[in-house]
Amino acid sequence: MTSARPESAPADTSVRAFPAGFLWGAATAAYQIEGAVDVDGRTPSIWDTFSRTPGRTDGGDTGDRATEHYHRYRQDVRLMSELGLGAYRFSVSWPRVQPTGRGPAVERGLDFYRRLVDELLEHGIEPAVTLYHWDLPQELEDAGGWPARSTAERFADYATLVADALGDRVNLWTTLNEPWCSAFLGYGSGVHAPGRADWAAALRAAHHLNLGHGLAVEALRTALPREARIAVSLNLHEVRPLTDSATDREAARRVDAVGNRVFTGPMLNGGYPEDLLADTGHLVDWPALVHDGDLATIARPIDLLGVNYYTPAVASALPDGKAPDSAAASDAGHGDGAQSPFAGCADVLFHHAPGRRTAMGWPIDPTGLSDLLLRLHREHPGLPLMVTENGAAFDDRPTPEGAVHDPQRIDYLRGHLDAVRRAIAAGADVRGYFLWSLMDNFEWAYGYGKRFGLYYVDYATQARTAKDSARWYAEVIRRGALPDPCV
Ligand code: IFM
Repeated sequence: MTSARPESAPADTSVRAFPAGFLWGAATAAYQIEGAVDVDGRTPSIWDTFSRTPGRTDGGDTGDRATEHYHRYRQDVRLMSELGLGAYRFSVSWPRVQPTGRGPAVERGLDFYRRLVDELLEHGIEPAVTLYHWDLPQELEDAGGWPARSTAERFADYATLVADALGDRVNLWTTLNEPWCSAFLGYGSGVHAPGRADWAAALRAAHHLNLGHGLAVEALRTALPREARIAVSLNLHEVRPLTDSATDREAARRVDAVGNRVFTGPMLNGGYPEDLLADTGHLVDWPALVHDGDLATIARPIDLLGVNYYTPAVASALPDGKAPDSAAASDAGHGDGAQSPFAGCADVLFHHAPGRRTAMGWPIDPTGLSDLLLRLHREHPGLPLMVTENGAAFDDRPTPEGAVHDPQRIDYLRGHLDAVRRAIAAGADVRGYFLWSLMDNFEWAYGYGKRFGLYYVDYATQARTAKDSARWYAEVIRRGALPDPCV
């Protein structure tokens, strides 16, 4: 691919154009791409431990090598530059910076991020730092993990260390990525690290992730210049009832409570929703869990809400007389036979809408994204939004000539970008879009079998090849608008 910088493009004033200044990005996460898990003082995270445990990931895949981004970051920044990215969203590996999760920073670990940020800035790409994308230092898990309150306090200390190191060069910060996954897949269904299946632990983790977020916002406000923008990225579930029956609507309400409002309630509205407390009060002692002052800390104002969206969720009530079992979890695509991650919803069934799906088995429905953005706009007026993840896995394969044709991904992206554009036209204040993902990478429990990248990675040689979607996205960025459907 040849370089296509956005500033050289004439402004596109068509109805398919995005607002001036819209931020075009791509996203990754440390454990999914860096490799180099035992260099420069890094110690194991919960994902190193989990992926090395037999049976936890497909094919026993681990992030040991991943895409070797730790050593190949210069080449990867060149790829970003070829795309014309305005911003790159990456996460910092906590065990690289603070191997025990406590105490002073390891400068060699921070130096990697200093080099990466400098390289990005030299290429005119804005760095967007996520502090936590699931790689808790194993020592902190051994001390109780997110179900323990002290982990939230440790997270704020770590936030200060990273802000002190990068705050002079990074303006866009995200505290947590998808805390729902950390709490409910990590401690509820156990299909993610650390692999515990205990709904009480998941709810405790959710509160301490909320608290960690609030404490980190305070720490970042203290350490960063005033113009820094602070966000959190939530994978909000666009929940729809299967039918309009009262029981299905009630099932959807409960999923919305434990899938969404468990985070948006305290972060954006100052408290946990009453219905969530009632639904889950038999699982956890909320009054003992939430200390005086916690809610004020969690509700510290943020500048942007990051929205990660892939597919909607369709929920129904279990038919009368049918016993609750693990069907809910497997139907939700969160691990065959695992306990449902949705604490207090064991008797809710999840359904896949008919129609096209990605290689993850996730139905493709861009209306879920526009509906979600418009709901957030209605419920939290004045809070700018940013799509911090959206994308799709497909079974990409290079042709004998070495090309990677991925028309399904282009179709997915076109539909979802158009959904963003429509939400903006209807009034939502959406400031940018980060495509997941820059390149194929370690897809957690699915290992390397699922490919989300704009760049195809040959894991044997580590060669990166631009898929057709990379060229398509570069053209969208260059024009600041969606091309005609035939492009
Ligand atoms: O790969 C993940 C990412 O780490 C978090 N959000 C969803 C992506 C696709 O499953």
